[in-house]
Amino acid sequence: MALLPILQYPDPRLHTVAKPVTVFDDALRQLVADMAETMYEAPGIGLAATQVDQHIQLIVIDLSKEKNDLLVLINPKITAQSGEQDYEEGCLSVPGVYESVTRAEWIKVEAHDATGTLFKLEADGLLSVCIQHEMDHLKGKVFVEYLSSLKRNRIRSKMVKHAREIERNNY
Ligand code: QAP
Ligand code: CO
Repeated sequence: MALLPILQYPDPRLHTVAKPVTVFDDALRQLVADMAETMYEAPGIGLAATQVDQHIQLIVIDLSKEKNDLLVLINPKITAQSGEQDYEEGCLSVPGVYESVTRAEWIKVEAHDATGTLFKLEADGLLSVCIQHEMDHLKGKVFVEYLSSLKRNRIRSKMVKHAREIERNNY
């Protein structure tokens, strides 16, 4: 088990498009375990491989309080969706920033688990938002890209300034 560094916005690597997973081996399952540990430690409710600089279609999610209900989605596809909902989202790659985003209310998803087995899932509410947010990461999209350019530029400046302060303190 290992904690992985999480890329921080506006790192350009967050805009990399992830490739499908083709081999379901022990190295993949090790990455799943490390991503889960990294998400739980943060703590967060969702993490995409893109955020730990691994550009494959892999997402981990756990909405449970007890952190004992890990959902692993590999090569996920939304096969149906309906409705709209607004949710105040955050992101481990944009800490301290919470903004409302409009997404589908209900989604139907097809994905593989860590052993390669295909499964189907229907989600609404927070789980639906979280899956859509994490699937955006796999396409190279961060939630702040749904905001106005004014808001996004303010967030970008704040993040760059914060990163410089951390750099200075480490010197
Ligand atoms: C994505 O986000 C998400 O700003 C997962 O300081 C968020 O786990 C989907 C976090 C909301 C749906 C709704 C954010 C932790 C965690 C922060 C997260 C922070 C510390 C975010
Ligand atoms: Co995120």
